[in-house]
This record gives sequence, structure tokens and C-alpha cells, in this order.
Amino acid sequence: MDQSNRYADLTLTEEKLVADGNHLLVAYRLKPAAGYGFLEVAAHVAAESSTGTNVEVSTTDDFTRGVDALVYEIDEAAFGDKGGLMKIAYPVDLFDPNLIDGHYNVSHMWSLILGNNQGMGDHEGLRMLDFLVPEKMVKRFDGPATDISDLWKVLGRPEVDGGYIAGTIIKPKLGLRPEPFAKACYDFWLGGDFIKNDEPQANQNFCPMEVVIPKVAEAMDRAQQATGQAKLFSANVTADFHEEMIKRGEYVLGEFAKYGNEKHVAFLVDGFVTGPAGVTTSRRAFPDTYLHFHRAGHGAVTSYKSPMGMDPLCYMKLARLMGASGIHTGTMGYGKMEGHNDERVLAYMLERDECQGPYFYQKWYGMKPTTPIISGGMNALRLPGFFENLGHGNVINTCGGGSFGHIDSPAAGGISLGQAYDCWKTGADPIEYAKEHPEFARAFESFPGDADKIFPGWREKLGVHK
Ligand code: RUB
Ligand code: MG
Repeated sequence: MDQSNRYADLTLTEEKLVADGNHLLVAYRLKPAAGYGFLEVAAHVAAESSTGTNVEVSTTDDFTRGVDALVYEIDEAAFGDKGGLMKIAYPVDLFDPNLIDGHYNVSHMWSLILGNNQGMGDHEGLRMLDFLVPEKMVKRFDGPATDISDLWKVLGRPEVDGGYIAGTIIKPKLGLRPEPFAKACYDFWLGGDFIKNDEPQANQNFCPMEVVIPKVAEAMDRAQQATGQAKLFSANVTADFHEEMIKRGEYVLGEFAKYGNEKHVAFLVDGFVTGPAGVTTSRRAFPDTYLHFHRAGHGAVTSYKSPMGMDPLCYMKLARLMGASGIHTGTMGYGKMEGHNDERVLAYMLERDECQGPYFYQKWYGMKPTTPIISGGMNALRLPGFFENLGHGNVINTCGGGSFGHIDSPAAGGISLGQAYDCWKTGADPIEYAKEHPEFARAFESFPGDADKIFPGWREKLGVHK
């Protein structure tokens, strides 16, 4: 049934919708299934995502019609054989404020704008490309409670422009028992700032939390004394049940507090698999603890390979609304995961108070920033190019293989990361810089495949002939 007479109004202008601020606007790429018209399917998406279904229902009244989502713009040819562009305006009244404080729920918003419409049979692809949250809604999402300035403070750095946080992920991913795990932490902390649990590291029988966490807290204390520097640990508290997450969080904080280091702890929440409920549990139960949003599984909805789901930019915006202090943004083409150089906008959208996205100009009205966490196949050799592309280094970067794969030691791996930042920041030539900085230099021998690609001729220039 073609419902475009009700769920589309192509006379509405985006300019006016934005100025009025009474709608949440969403841009989608849509490919109708064979035999269906573009506007017809677009209108069905608006119906399915608001007041309607695939047929007219007798229970509809005039009020109902007043909160219809409306298709207000279409460009059928925008993406060639991948489909066309359509934009929908959702009245703010459709969204769900909490009983307890009137704040909006991301889970509700998500299920409305990218929920049942994903399963419709009359399209072959429906992908969310960008959205614009109006001021009256932005101000009523939780947003982050802590941000990178809190970590810079712990590290004894300026709270503005405090620079690069050199981190790692304990590798191997699974299979370390408590002693070797804590030793791996200590060894890295001798050279780097920040360690995160790899996302599957939890409470396995071979490495129970209540055995390993006290050892990690002790290792941090020792590393701080040995280096005279503050160190950070991001502990995985992901679980299905909010009380289990809180139990884990309290336990971790308690163990680090024994050394006065509870502020040196972040909580890692695998926020794609838990959904917003897991993220918000940590955000609200532990508002003083940096919330590290890891996103394992996100590729199922964000991969550019898919005609469905959402672009990573939308996922970043959802994470900031939820209140993530930091979220993995990928590596913008410099690491091992899917991504490209122009994804700088992912970082800018998270960090800035206003930012131009691909379709909408989003203002955040003072909401705290979310740190871009750069991870996945990175090492010291890939970093200078990454910083150059992004234009700054105010990020958390975790290099698992890039630290534990350094041929000298995890500490040398950690030091090489900080040197990579220094090299870029001071505008030095990496080869010349390597001649003066042995840890950075040895990264070339540790990752020769990358060295050959990024710095051809490095062996001759550095006098390495093995
Ligand atoms: C990376 C790692 C992280 C991924 C997640 O390990 O364990 O889980 O970065 O991907 P390594 P993303 O440094 O050895 O590659 O950051 O894209 O979400
Ligand atoms: Mg991982």
C-alpha cells in the first residue's frame, strides 16, 4: 500500500525543520526491492518507524496523525545502483523520556529510527547515514560524566590539550593466568601510560578477577614507583545483568583504592553487545569513573560492506549521547580494521561542541566530549601518518601487537609509541628521529612489513642489514 500521501511531505524544508527544532532528522540510503517505488518505500519506512504499519488502522485519530514521521526529501539517484537518499523528520514527541528524570533513552531512539524498518521486505537496503538531534533533545541525554581531561589530570598533564595517551591491550587475548597477566601489565607500564583489558578478558576460571585484579593493582603501584609516573588501567566490567556489572566495578575500584589509585581506573564496557543499557549502567552507577566504550561486534551494523545498519558516524553520535567517555573510532585507514582517511570526522564529531557531519550540522550544547580511542593493528610506525591525517594527538591509543610485538620488550613498545607522537609533534623526519631514539628505531625491525611499506629504504638509512 502506497502511504506517501500521509507519510511524505516534500514541501517541508530542512532549513525550517532545523530552525524550529521540533524534529529529529535522519538521512538514509534506501534501495527499494524490485517492483516498489522509491517514495512508496520511503513512506513505508516513515510509517513503520512512527505511527503506522503497512496498512491503515482504524484506531488512528487526529492526534496520531500529528506525530507522524514524514519523508521530507528524496533523491532517488544519489547512490547509483546502491540506492537513493531520503530524509525523514521525526517529531520530538515520539521519543521516550525516563520515568526517573525525564532524560531520553538511546535504546528507544535507536529502535525507532533503525529498528523494525531494517527488516522490511520491500527494500533491499536501508542504511542510516547521519542524524541531527535538536537542542531540546541533546540537552536531555546523559552525555559523558567524565572525559579525557580527567585522565590528563591523573597523568599530571594540562587538562586542555594534554596530548597523546600511549596504551596497550594485554595480549595474548586469552590464555594468560594471573601472574603472567600482571607481569605483562607491569612490563608495559614501565614504558606506556594506559592498559586495557582485551574485551574477552573477564572472569575465566584460569584467570579469576578476584585473583588477577589485586595483582594488577599491585603491579600498577610498583610501576608508578619505578617510573615516578601515573598509570591507568581500563578494566572490563561488561556483563548481562546490571548488578553483576556494578559488583565487578565496585570490586575493581576497591582493589585499586587500596593503593589510593581508584582514579587511575577506567571501566571498559563492550557497548555493542550490551546495548545502551550496559553503557548507561556504568555511566550512572560510576559517574566518577572514565567510561571506555569498546564496540566488539559493531561491524555487523557499521561495516561499509553492508547495505544495512548505520555509518560509523551515527554509532559515534549514539555513544556520545549515551555518555561514553571514550569510544573506539577505528584507525582511519592506518590500522588493521576497515576504515579510511576521511573518517577524521568521527573524531571531530565526538570531541567538538559543534561539527559538520555528512548531512547535518550537529551542535552539542556543552555536552562533554567523548575521546576517540584509536586501536586495531597500530604500532609506532603507523602513528606519525595517523596524527598527520587527524591533525592532533589528543587521543587514547591502544596498541596490543604494537607493544607486545616490539622485539625488545613491552616497555620498549610503550616508549616507542610516545616517541612516535613526539616525532610527529616536533615535525621531525621519522628516519632521522629513529637515529636518536632506539625504541622507535627498533620498531622498524619489529614490524619490518610496515617499515618496508611506509618507509622504503629504511634498512640502508638506519644501517640495519639483517
Ligand atoms: C586491538 C584490539 C581491539 C580492537 C577493536 O588489538 O584488541 O579490540 O582495536 O577494534 P591490536 P576497534 O592492537 O593487537 O590490533 O578499535 O576498531 O573497535
Ligand atoms: Mg580487542
